[in-house]
Amino acid sequence: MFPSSTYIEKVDFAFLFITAISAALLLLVTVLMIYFVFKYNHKKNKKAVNIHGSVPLEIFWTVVPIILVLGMFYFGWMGYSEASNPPANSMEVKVTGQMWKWTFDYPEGFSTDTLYVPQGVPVKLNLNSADVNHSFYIPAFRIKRDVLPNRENFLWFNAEKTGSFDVACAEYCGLRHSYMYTKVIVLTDSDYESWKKQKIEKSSAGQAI
Ligand SMILES: [Cu+2]
Repeated sequence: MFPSSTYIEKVDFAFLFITAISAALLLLVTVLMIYFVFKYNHKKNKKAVNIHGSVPLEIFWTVVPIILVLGMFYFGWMGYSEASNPPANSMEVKVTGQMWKWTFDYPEGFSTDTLYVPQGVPVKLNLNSADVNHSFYIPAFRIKRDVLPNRENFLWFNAEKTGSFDVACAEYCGLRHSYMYTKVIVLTDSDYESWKKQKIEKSSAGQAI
């Protein structure tokens, strides 16, 4: 049913699907409205005829919108359930948002202010806030979730391409909210392993990371 198996393409498809239906309805209603304004204008003196009780019409404008909204629901639900179910073998990173920076704690015991992840591995981010409401947002991966004090949320993704992608706070959280940016850096497996080794060595030597 979906054009591809990747999450980003599914989200984009759902967005396009809903936008296309909305645009088509807008166009239909606008064109008909303008058409009828001219067709039945006062000067031409053409009188509109009221129709009462047309069963085929009633069925048409009940069934078609139901199919359209069920279609929108289907794509939304499929994306939502995928986003809610991280694979069991996901690598877990604890994310802490605070005014106005992000901290990433790795299972190996070190922490960073930039998120480094291996390519092609599911990563589950456990989202915590040290103070107020924030929102963790990676536009390139089409994922965003509120980061709240006293409640842990999560997000997951599987980065397919190596590279550097923006991470933003998407919930106004005070004066320097707009500076609450960082990056997620996707490395190949071997690059990630050597980066991790370095971090572990540095943190066990007690050096600042
Ligand atoms: Cu914030």
